[in-house]
Amino acid sequence: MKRETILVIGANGQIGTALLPRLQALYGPDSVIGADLRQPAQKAGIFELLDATKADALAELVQRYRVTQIYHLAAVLSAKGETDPLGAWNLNMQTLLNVLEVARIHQVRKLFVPSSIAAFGEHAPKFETPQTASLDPATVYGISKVAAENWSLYYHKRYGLDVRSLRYPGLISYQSMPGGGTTDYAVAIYHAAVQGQPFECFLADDTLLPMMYMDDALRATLELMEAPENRISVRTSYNLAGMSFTPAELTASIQAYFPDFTTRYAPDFRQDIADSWPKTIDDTVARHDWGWQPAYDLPRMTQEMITQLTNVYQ
Ligand code: NAD
Ligand code: AKB
Repeated sequence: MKRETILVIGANGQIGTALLPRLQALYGPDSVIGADLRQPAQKAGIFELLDATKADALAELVQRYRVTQIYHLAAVLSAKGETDPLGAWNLNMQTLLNVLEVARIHQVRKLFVPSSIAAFGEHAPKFETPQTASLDPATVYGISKVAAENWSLYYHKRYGLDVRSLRYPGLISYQSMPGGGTTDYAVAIYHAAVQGQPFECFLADDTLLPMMYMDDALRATLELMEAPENRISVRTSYNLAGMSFTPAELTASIQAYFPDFTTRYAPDFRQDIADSWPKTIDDTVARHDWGWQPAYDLPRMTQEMITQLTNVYQ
């Protein structure tokens, strides 16, 4: 068991809910502190209420537990961010700067600050988007991710902070519902299918987007965080790829289990966001630097999502 004390901020969200048990298994339940604005649905392990926009409250927690690593997962995601752009910017940037500062001042050894495919925009190639493609995002969420990538690089260069990051694609998991993103349809669709309901999709049937099963995302995160420092050549954020599919392809993969399942397409404002993002991602640098390899394709993910959610709903 490794001697670390890990603080997960935004622990009740889609990633935090799935990540906490993995960290607890790796480092021991007493070495992982979940923190969020609200109480978790099910408390497992140490939990603290925290508003990460409050620098003093964050610093008190870091000192009290002698935190050595922080996973900073609190954020407003792409679709929700467009309903209140300044609110999203303030939340995303204030929490980020508080985390970077508390880590600098209190000698936190390692930080994880996720980015997203939303960092890319109009001028990035849509297919096999390279690591160094231009970053001109169309959403306030994407702008905050590009800013966070650059702040992370700055703190690494100027203060030597060991900040690590992944540009996650849309993440699909059964453990909890996602929190206001453009890729959320790819989780909600499985819930509808397993409950025997038709699905209304807010993206058009042919909207190709990069996606990843949560298991792969967690493994990538932990592999990145465990990699020796000299293997980390990217201090903004690593491109990361799992699979890419359209809503029509996802529907077809579900129909292999539920032949009567149907999806109706009613694109809304999220279509423009999706159209501004890459369709497939080139993650050669992550593969080269720390050996990244995805394990899940669409059929394997669908099988696992349906199995897990069938247990939840029966
Ligand atoms: P989420 O919206 O599901 O969860 C965010 C959590 O942060 C929520 O539980 C919320 O209560 C908490 N939070 C919000 N404001 C807070 C504050 N001031 N103090 C403390 N907690 C606060 O998000 P997620 O999907 O788990 O994403 C986590 C991170 O990963 C985010 O930075 C997100 O941008 C990034 N990401 C996620 C995806 C995805 O598909 N889920 C894809 C790319 C990047
Ligand atoms: C969103 O849709 O906002 C997130 C993301 C890809 O960053 N899932």
